Amino acid sequence: MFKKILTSLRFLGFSQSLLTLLSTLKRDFTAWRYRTPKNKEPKQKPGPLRSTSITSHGRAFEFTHASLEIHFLKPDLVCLTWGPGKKSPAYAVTDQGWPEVPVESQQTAQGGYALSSEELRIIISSYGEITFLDLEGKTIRTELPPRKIGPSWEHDAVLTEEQRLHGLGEKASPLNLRDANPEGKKATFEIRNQDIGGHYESGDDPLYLNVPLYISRMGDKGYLVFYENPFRGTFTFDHPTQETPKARASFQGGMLRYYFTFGSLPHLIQRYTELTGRPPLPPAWSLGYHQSRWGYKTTDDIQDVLKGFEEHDLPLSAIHLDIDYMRGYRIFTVDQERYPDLSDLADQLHEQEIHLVTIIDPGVKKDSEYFLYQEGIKGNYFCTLPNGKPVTAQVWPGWCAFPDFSHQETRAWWGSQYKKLLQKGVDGFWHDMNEPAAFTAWGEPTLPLPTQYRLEGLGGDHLQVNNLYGLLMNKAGCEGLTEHQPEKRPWLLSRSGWAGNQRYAWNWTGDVNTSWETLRQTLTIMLNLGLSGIPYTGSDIGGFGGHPSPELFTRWFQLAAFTPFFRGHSATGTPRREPWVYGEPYTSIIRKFLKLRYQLLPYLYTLAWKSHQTGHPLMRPLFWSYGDDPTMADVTDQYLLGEDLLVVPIMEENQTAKQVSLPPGEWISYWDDTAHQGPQKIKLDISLERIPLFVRAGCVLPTAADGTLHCHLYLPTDTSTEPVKSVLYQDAGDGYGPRRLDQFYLERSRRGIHLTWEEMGKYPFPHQTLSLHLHTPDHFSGAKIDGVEVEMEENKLQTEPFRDAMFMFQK
Ligand code: MIG
Repeated sequence: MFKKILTSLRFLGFSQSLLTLLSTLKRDFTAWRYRTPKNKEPKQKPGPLRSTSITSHGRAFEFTHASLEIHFLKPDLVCLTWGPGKKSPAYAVTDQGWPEVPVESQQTAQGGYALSSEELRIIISSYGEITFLDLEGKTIRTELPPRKIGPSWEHDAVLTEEQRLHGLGEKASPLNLRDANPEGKKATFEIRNQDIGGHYESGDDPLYLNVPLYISRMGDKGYLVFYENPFRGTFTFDHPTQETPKARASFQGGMLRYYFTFGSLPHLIQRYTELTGRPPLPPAWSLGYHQSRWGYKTTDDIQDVLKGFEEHDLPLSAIHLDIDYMRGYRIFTVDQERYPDLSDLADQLHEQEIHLVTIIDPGVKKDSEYFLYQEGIKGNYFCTLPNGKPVTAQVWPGWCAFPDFSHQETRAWWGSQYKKLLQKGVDGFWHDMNEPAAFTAWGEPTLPLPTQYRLEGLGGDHLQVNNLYGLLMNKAGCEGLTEHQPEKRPWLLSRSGWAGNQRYAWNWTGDVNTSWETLRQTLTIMLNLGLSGIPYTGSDIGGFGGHPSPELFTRWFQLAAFTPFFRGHSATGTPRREPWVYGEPYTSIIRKFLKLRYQLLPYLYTLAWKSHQTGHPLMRPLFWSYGDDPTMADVTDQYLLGEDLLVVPIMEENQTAKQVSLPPGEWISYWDDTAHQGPQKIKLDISLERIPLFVRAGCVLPTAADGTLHCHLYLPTDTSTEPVKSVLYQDAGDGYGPRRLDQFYLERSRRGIHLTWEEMGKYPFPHQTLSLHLHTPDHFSGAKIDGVEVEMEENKLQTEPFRDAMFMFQK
């Protein structure tokens, strides 16, 4: 609490801190005034099975104290719903109209039932214990009968020693969530979106974005359970050393509805995102570098920053305006003194292919002269207290009211506000404080629990809607942008969210502390988000509120260059840290990684397209692809960017050597083409200039530089392999026009290297020439493009598009 008050004084100043105190007292008074009696009901199990009936997709069961419905969506994807409980709208799950799945249902000798699809068998005991088995009869998961305690649910599943657990969204824990408690005790995580305040560290929980799903993994296979329950919840995972270890999920209300699927990690995320939606293809510019800072107060500040990028020869794709651009922090307004002509600034940026992003907070200043507040009151768009009056709390603008995003009309109203900024040339929006956050001196930094929401007519309080607030604000924004700028792809960045957030917005990992420890933690958070269905994430380079040493900043930058969202950001009052601030040698190193990022854009854009097809994260732990190799099972300090790049960030101070775990296959150093055979651990010398980076042999890595497409052929030394396929996705970079997919097949024979190229789609090939680079120690006597002999220059050649290329080895 002391830490909180000190940070609050630092950022808010004295009078705002007093108001914060008042706001906190008000919240406590509200909570007390509308308190509900403490739940003293005993724990209740379902009891014996009373009756059961066949349904179109499975079977329904009536137990003495609970009901259960089992509904197959796919042969390997099933929805289980225990009731009774309060309903929530299906915000996370997209409406699919799943086709009927043949399910066989039989009574067991013990009076329970067995339901079998083509892939999965579920045994329900007459007391509500549930076992999931594969068709060979192997148990995948066993659940104990759930327990209801008043409105809450408690649900236990048996764990074995080997199971590793991932997921839950943004968790500042080890990648295996079971390891979160080093003393071999339970690891407990809350599902409660909050602005933790100050700057978070490893172990702080919960943070801004939680997703009630976990993956249980053994090797490269496992299962995924997604609890479609927005109420606040807690997950507890027993340490492998505990006796009869269990995974417990509990929720403070609602029905106990969850989805189960099983298989390889890519399959689990594919199924989960089939259910909750895939990320749309982002506009291409969003994959470039973004510059932000809380403290660019005026147009002149922005001009200085732009000059810096130009003078230092640093590429830039977007500028973010933090809260200072608004008139007194009033959302959807622009301060006329600080930014007298935002359109003009946007035009100037657009001429240089730089995009403009502005921050949007949900809190609407309580000001009877302010149009947004007036409209909100008139339209009844704000969340209320049980007495019908709008809830107010302190945030940046002072007393604020909060839009009730769980109401379609509010979303449409809010979504239409973006028009004003779109017309001024703003390209993207940054949703902050949408946990929702409120300034408080103690207790939960959010709205009071009795806050009332419409919840599409169902009605609910903050216990039920807290976790949905960010998701629904993003839904409102995304739908608004789609409606008011239909020719462009919406781009939103959000701090909070819930299951399904990938459909609407990107994420960044919030106000992380500046330290080596949090740099390491940040990598884990991002990987875990990917395993929670949230593929687009990134962090404030160098941490949010501190003063990173030049080395820490450089190392953080080098990692960020290989994360989906690549943005420099820092808190007000901290020393400046634009990419040139640290001087040489740092600026040159940073420039090199910035440019490398831009070179890799064709590869990254293709990954974005793949993620749109599959829901797969761009950043993946090694066990995502190589989990059947036991040496890969617990590697968490390096990762795969797509299938073809292995990134080894340096996250220790003064590191001079690094042990790298190479996955099975052949891996070629991006820097000097040295090839290594995996699986193998190798020790590499480390300098500040680089981080180890490897390319998977057998791939065609597309890069771009100086208007030319460069195809890098990383050749396997093994001749026995089948042709290996690589793809390249291209389109206009925004909008919904034609696209193309180029497929490259790379094959090595005794005579040489063979590359065939197949194209699909209507978008014309956007490059005049392309350059082929062969990364191999082999020497070539010559090459033939579509049968015609061409000259090669040191394993390189320039060509027009072709169908077939052959490179002959020197005899
Ligand atoms: O109370 O808008 O995480 O990125 O710079 C702090 C000011 C509010 C928190 C965000 C941070 C942003 C800051 N915001």
